[in-house]
Amino acid sequence: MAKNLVRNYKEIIDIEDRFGAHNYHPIPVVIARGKGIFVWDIEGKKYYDFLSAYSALNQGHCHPKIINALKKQAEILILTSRAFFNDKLGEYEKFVSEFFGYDMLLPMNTGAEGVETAIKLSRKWGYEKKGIKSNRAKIVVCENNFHGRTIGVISASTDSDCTENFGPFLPGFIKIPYNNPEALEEILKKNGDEVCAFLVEPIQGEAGVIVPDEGYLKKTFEICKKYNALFVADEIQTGIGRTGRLLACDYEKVKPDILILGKAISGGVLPVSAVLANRDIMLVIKPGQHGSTFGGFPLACVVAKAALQVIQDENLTENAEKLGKIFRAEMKKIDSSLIELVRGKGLLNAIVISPSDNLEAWDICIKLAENGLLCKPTHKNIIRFAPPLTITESQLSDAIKIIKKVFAELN
Ligand code: IF1
Repeated sequence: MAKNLVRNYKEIIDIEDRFGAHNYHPIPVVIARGKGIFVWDIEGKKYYDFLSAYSALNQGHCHPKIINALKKQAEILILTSRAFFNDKLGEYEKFVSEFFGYDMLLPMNTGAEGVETAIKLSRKWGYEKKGIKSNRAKIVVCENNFHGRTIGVISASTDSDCTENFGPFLPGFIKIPYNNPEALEEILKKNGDEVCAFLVEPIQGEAGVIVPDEGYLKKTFEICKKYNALFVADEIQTGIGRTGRLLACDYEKVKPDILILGKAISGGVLPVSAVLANRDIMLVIKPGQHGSTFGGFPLACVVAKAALQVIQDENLTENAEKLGKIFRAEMKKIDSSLIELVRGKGLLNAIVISPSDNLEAWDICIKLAENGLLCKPTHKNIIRFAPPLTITESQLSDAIKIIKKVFAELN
């Protein structure tokens, strides 16, 4: 009986609609299984996953090496809290710190918590190292950013969907246009002695895969150095090989003072985020001043270590760079009045759809789903394409055929 309780699409969608909060509007596909770059719906229809849970599944669904690590550790020790030491955390912190070239790591769970941690760390550094007057610290952020959903983080948002009727908000954010180093310099010139940090996505994801001009990260990093402000990179979506470098900041040889990672650090297997920094910054937080019940739990440590190992062992970063170039080149070849622009880096790409009265990105995503490829619009006119980095060249060309077919039919 229980097995038959929720059987078909309509029942499943209805039960969510009835008992679940209405904070999402999903593409009407009910996924029941995933393996590698594919998912299957409850009727067994197979789809290319070109969202990868918003770049959390860079290593693909149910990667055997990550799942084995999960299973093995799940039978030994899962959670201790940080009231005690556990035998996995230190080893994990060393591994990740060395992997990304930092002295230290602070473990958290979700991306938004990672960003909150970076905000707290930046402010504390501002007061205790830079000498900002009490309660005056400011963080510069960019318009159209997406850093998560907590009150602290949405206080930095300029998107009314994220903020409307959720106030009052946290003070202390200064919002400037993205991809505009002069705007940062102007603020720091005026307000520099109160600014502790500049928080930025190396590519803006939710905004529509906005790739800044070459040199933007380098220039803003140097401006931060000039005015003694921390350069804080949110690489939650762009990190871990996604853009064709281990970090998107690597393209400009910029090493953020504070690096925030999430999503694919665990291969999407558990909510794991991490804040990395060197000792002079990280050690301003003392025992009792920040933490989380789950942050750094042994199961997460083992899983995330395995997930990063997979990125390295399977050369997924290199694959993302190579296949990303092919993907964009093929998308640019599509002769369709619907396509205004193709942009992206590595396997984080987007097609901008021309404005039209009768067709939105959503409708195209529905057609793609019908043809066996899942992706999600961002805004009304942008489709994001981000398959797992484990995708092969022949699988990619197969997926490209689906996309071409859909655009040909819509023309
Ligand atoms: C949702 C977008 C992606 C992020 C960056 C922090 C976070 C995210 C750069 C917070 C999260 C997710 C959250 C998800 C939608 C999604 C998203 F469309 F909203 F922008 F990926 F593109 N920094 N992004 O992209 O991480 O707390 O969620 O672990 O449904 O809100 P989180």
